[in-house]
Amino acid sequence: MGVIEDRHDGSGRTPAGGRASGEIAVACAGDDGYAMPLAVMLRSLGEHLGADRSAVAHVLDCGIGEPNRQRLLRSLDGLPITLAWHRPDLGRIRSARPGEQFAVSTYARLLMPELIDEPHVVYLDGDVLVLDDVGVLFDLPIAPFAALAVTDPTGAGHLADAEHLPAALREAHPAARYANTGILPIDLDDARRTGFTDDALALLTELPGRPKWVDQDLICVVLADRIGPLPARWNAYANVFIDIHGPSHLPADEQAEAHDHPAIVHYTLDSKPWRRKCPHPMQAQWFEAVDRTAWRGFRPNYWNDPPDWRARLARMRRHR
Ligand SMILES: [Mn+2]
Repeated sequence: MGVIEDRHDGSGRTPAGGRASGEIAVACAGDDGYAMPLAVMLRSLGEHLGADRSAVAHVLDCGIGEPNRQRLLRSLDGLPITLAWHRPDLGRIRSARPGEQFAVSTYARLLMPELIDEPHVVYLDGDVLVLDDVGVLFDLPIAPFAALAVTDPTGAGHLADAEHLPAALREAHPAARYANTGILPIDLDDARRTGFTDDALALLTELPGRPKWVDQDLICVVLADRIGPLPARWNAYANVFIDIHGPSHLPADEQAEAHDHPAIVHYTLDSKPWRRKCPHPMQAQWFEAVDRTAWRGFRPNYWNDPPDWRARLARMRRHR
């Protein structure tokens, strides 16, 4: 334990010979703007792995420069985590919806089945803090489903009630849940077999307007009826703790369990802990974790989290 191998093999393939016993596979995505949250997520994941566990973390690199790559590696010093870097073909996502300006990196995980040579992975958003052994999550059987996820707090918890989606899509799946895909154990063998990536990109092309919840909309529709349940403590999103995006639609006991014993805290929507106006009661725990990474000492302030008018001005200058 303790030695970090940084697999810069570029092939997107894990070495032949199968995985070491006790090794789990996780996946995440981001660019330079998300390097620090990714470091906190991976650091907290590594610190909470069970005994005899290790992890290979597949990073979908959507533009992480060498300085942040090194900083990310230093942040995992002493932890049994190996990073495997992948370069998703973001042009493929852009060409699914030409002319639209969106953060292509948010769609990158749609390409996971083609990039990551694993039977299954636990995908994790970067805006999370891990407080329990993700090995337990990795070991959960996904079959007979294609993926597992906690029901999303938006809408009434069902795809049919997600009014931001076209009626035809909703009516096609009256019983499907509308899931929060920020924490997503997903069967990649199944995804490859069923053409998940092609279906999701085709849907991105066909959907009128920008998907409101971007990649999550696409995953919920493409995998409709095939997303199995996950206890809410594995994706304790913000409105388990605060009233930020309406009621959670969780059963009261599950909500209480997620609140009292969160395994993964998900700083959803406007509760990002690296923002000055973070309303989340667990911002302090994220600061403690960031202080164990190569970003130690980071706190949001006027300069690293400027007011919106300053960010807008900077954008205008860039486009002049
Ligand atoms: Mn998230």
